[in-house]
Amino acid sequence: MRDSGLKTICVVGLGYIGLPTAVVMASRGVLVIGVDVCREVVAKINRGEIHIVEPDLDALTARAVQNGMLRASGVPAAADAFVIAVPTPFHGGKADLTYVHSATASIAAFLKAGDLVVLESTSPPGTTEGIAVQLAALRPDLRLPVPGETDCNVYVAYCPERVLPGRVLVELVENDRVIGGITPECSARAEELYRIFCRGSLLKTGVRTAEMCKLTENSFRDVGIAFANELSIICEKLGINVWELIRLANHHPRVNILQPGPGVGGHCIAVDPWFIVAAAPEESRLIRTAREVNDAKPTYVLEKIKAAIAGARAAGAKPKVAVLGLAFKPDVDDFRESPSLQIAETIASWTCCEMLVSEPYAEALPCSLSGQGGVLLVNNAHEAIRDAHIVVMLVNHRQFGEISRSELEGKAVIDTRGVWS
Ligand code: SAJ
Repeated sequence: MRDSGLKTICVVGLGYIGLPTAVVMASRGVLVIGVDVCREVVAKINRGEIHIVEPDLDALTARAVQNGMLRASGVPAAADAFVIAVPTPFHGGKADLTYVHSATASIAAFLKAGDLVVLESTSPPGTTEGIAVQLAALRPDLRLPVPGETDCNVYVAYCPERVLPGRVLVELVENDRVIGGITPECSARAEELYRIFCRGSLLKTGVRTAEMCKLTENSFRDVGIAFANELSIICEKLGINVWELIRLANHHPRVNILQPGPGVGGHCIAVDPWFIVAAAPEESRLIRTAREVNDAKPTYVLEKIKAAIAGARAAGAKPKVAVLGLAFKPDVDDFRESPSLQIAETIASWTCCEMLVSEPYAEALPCSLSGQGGVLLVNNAHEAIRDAHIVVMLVNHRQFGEISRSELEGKAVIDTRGVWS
């Protein structure tokens, strides 16, 4: 890779995106200071350990720390480039930019002429320009970029992350990236940063287009999943196997239908479309409806579970429900905005049944389930199924692939992922 001239990079926010990004840059011979407000996270990383589950990230982090190329800290330090990768939650109908603003404020004192600041957090259009305005107010001695003007000595750009949890280290390097500078010079500086570790194309554009691009990608996927979820409900009504239907339809060269599930989770696809709806409420009819369709899917699944429980109770038993998976999607340890967890929480509130939860990525029950009577974490999915009257497949983790159909005989099965269909 070409020498970027960027010797030290400060990454603010060491979560699911910031940490892998910091580690990958450190593995390319750049000195990286990783910053996080959580002291345990900082201590853990400095011991060469990680606080998230992501294939191969543990070994790469340990190596980067051992080599002295990655150091975690509670506060930023002087660097040639600053990458901000902090959460942007969506509260009360709008994006909460508190973390972006505090991260921006935290780097202001360390900026010098020639530095680059890149925002990676998912953000509504206009956020990156807001960062430049905030920094200009905090550092009147520096010249921050202004759209349409060329005179600046600190460069600010937006470059959304687009990696898929579970494949982060591969996608960080291989994916194309969209880079939107406040000015073309800002884009060019940011391109040098990403050239350090990206093999994909670096696509330069305006800052607001780059911000909107991230929201568009996730909304596109949300709309696609809503289509699949709606089809699954239609097919159930019409007595058609939706999984077979989609498989067949996808043989058409221009059709690629996604998979139905228990709902859409994670803190990206279930959230980002709302940023667009908030920015243009009247115009975002399809995007809003897709959100509503996906948000309604857990209730639909719960109705089916309720009916199965009623059936088992009619047969005289106090039903035991085996719930397979709580994570927001297969093969990750992330339970944020998980429709499966939401479904399990509702079942736990019912006194008419017991629940056996099997989740390979949970060492203990999540807090929202642990205090509930009649809820048990059963590590071995086969045991949970053996003891249950009703089996609910919520997350098709790789480990559940070993479950054979014969284990399900005589049980009511609600398979939201089409594993056994
Ligand atoms: N899901 C379905 N059916 C499908 C695909 C997904 O029900 O056919 C569900 C999953 O079970 C999960 C949710 O959708 O609950 C989201 O999962 P995902 O794998 O589609 O996406 P994320 O949230 O893990 O990652 C997305 C990715 N965006 C796109 O694919 C457009 C990723 O590239 C982004 O970087 C990430 O959001 C992000 O950080 O924004």
